Amino acid sequence: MEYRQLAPFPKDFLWGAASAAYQIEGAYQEAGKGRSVWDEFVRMPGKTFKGTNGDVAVDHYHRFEEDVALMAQAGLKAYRFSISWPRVLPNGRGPVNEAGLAFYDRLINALIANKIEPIVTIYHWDLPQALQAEYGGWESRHIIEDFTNYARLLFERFGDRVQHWVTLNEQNVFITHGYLTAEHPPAVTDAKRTYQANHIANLANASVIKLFHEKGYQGGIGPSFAYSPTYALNAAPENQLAADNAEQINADLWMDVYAWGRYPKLVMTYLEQNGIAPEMTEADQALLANPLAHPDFMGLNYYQTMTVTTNPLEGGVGLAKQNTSGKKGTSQASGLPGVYKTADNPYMQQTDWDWNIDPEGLRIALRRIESRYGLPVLITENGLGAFDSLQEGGQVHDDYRIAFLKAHIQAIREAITDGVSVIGYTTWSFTDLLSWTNGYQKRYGFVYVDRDETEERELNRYSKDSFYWYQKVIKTNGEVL
Ligand code: BGP
Repeated sequence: MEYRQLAPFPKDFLWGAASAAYQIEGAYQEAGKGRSVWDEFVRMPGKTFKGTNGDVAVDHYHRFEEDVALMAQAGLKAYRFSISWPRVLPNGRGPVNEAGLAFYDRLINALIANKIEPIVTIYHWDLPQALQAEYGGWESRHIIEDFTNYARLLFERFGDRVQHWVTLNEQNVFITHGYLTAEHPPAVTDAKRTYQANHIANLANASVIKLFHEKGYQGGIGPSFAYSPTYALNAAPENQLAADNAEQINADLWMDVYAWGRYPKLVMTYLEQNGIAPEMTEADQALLANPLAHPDFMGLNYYQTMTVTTNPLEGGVGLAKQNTSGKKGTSQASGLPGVYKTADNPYMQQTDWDWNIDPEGLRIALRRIESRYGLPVLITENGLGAFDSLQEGGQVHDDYRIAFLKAHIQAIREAITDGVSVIGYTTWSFTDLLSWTNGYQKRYGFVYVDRDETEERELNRYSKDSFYWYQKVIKTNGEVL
């Protein structure tokens, strides 16, 4: 639809930025913190770009006051960050590390003092290593109780000051990368185990949301889903079918379960046919279907769309590794034989890491979520990973990032005009940070942090051009882009 006039952004729209504990905090063994699966995984040869890790990251643990002051200067209304489970529960359960909780207490208070709403992600991938060692982490049903107890602890300690909670960050990514492609911990490649771990993660997610609603904590709760809407390469019916396959297996398989508590039939049939369907009890189904276990909003992490075509069952393309070097054009087609395979979209430009740049796709994502689930959407991530260069005098001219964000904000406004309820927009990311497997050179922030793969340097902060641009966007509530 085209409109003569666009609706304004809601008055209380949450303009913000986001991060995750492992990617910024550092202090990986300080003040009683336990180890996480990422602390182990990054030490496996060849797993991350140039062997980078988050031992120090961008040292946010020691510099959070400086970072919050910068957020206040930018005028952020909200800041999404994650709590490191092993920092507050070193063994994943049992004894609480009060020093860890105190860190987040200080951070939350500093945000509130600056009128920045804390949006807390309960789980952004740094599972306590102790639980991985003890029972295999997400592969064991024990984690449902442990994750629920961990979440309860956070609700009790911080629930008086937090209005928006994100349960699991990108379950679709940490499960498929962790158990299908081995690009994340625990570095397994086993489809059966993938869908079983995924089912257990669904139960853990539902259990936490149910607890939140039963106890009547203030505010809202929901998962963050990495949604890449699918397009068919062209109007050939078989390609349309491939796109439908991909949409159901890559998106409905998660969001249907979150919103409705049921698995899409087509995908279940496919998983059963291949002997990789999760084992499910009646009690599982009852938990997932319980309305109290359903989210108040859908968290959306949007980076790109995916274009697909057919992929033969015999000799078809399988899952491919991602471009983690930033050498443009080095990624390969990826797919599931007999289901779909990715194709280059001739209408799109790509980043140096071969991610499609598609602002319209964000509008499409928002509209699809609204029409399928009728839930409000909190855009919990969106941003451009790029090479930035620090100029003399501490400037960073990231006009490409401004152009990217501008086009995406415009698309959000169009979606709002379409009738989608969008609560807020926390871009990825506020400061530069560790990109899990792509090192420090893939930068996303409004604030440049002076470090790279080989040298930590002073870790000084420098506001990029996009920082001042976003400041104006927020000040005008999105009227001036
Ligand atoms: C999402 C994660 C973030 C962040 C972002 C950018 O999948 O939730 O933690 O890393 O993607 O991805 P990358 O760092 O791989 O470029």
